[in-house]
Amino acid sequence: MFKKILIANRGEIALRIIRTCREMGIQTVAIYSTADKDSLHVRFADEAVCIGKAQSADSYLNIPHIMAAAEITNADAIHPGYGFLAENAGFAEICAQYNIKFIGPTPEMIRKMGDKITAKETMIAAGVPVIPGSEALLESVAEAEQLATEMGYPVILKATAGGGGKGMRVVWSESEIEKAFTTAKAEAAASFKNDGIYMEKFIEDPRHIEFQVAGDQYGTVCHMSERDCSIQRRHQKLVEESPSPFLTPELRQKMGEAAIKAAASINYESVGTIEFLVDKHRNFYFMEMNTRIQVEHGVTEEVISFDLIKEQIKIAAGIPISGKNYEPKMCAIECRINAEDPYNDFRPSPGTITVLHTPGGHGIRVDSHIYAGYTIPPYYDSMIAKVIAIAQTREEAISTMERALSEYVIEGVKTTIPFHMQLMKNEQFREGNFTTKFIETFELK
Ligand code: MV4
Repeated sequence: MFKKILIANRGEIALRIIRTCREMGIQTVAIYSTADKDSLHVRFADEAVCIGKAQSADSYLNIPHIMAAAEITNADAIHPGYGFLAENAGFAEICAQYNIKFIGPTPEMIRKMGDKITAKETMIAAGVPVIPGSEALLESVAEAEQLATEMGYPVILKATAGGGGKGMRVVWSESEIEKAFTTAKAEAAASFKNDGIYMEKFIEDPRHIEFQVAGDQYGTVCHMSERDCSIQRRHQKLVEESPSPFLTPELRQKMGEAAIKAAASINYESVGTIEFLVDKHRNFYFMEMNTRIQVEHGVTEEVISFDLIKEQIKIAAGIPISGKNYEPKMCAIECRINAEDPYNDFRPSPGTITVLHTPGGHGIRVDSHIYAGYTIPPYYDSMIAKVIAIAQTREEAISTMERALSEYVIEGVKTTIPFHMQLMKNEQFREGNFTTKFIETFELK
């Protein structure tokens, strides 16, 4: 087992990783930017190294500085968390060169799944259902036009280097396709330095349902059931839950098998997520694979009673997994609390937290790095806490969440708590009747 892990991240996920390391008897090294000198991850870690200025490019994305911190502290592994360098194949490669274990998949796996058309080709070869469309990059407007005519409109153009919603264009009719193709390509080139574009049939009003998977270094793969992440705003998830109110046991079985097939096809090593789009007829299609631990991993941990960070560390250390799949035993719902003003287009609201009361009690887990007197810096993601409600039924989990949100006091900054309070009371939400379009039509009062 590793003796010392450097956590190449900040905020709640850095704390989350430090906590598991402590339970495993592993020493921890925090890295931090000048803006984060008073952060809890710095205080909770055994050692801490300041690696640069506030801007991410100078600190949490600065690979030479991070490697220097790992060298001087003699860390034998690096946990990247999520965001920042978590899906940077070059960083995973450099860790290997330094003989420091990157706690995640190999650079080849990250690269393969990071290029969306390569990921799709891999899934087609593995027999995993994918969204109908071009099975390679589009070479010309003429090709795009012909394919769209064959498939029928609407179609969607996606950047192969994209993912998470960046650089997409929905095309509703032939008259729009030339412009959409040109602008999507230019946007992809500017954002990703890769102008590769592919096409898919546009699935209207889908659900986003993802499966947690794990694979070890010996080719064993399992799934840990699903999370429903359909409640999103501008490609940012707001609420995640497990089990999905939309899945039947039969569909869970089928999608779980497909998720295992997907991960096994690349001999996936580490924990990861297979994202599916599910249409109204309950057809499901592979969309993307995330080769990292995700923000919403706690939802799965609570429904199957399992530490995913511990599993990820054990896999990286070469310990085999059992290979059994997991079914949800509980219902869990997570609300992401952001320092944003939900009444003002979710505008970021950094600043100092003057008063704080955190909810607790039966069925509540709060993962957060905030404290009274903490100043939320403006440089990073605005998520400041995740509240997870756990109960035997979805109804009870919603009631527990409402109770917890009503206890939560955060003064000094605006938060998304009022948004979540109203969402929990929404009839459609309570019935489990929602798709990725739900938030567009949801009006905050
Ligand atoms: C789609 C789609 C409909 N049809 N692809 C958004 C994020 C990126 N990973 C892919 N996305 C979508 N791809 C086809 N062929 C709809 C979306 C989409 C979406 C997906 C999941 C969750 C929220 C979403 C919001 C808007 C669009």
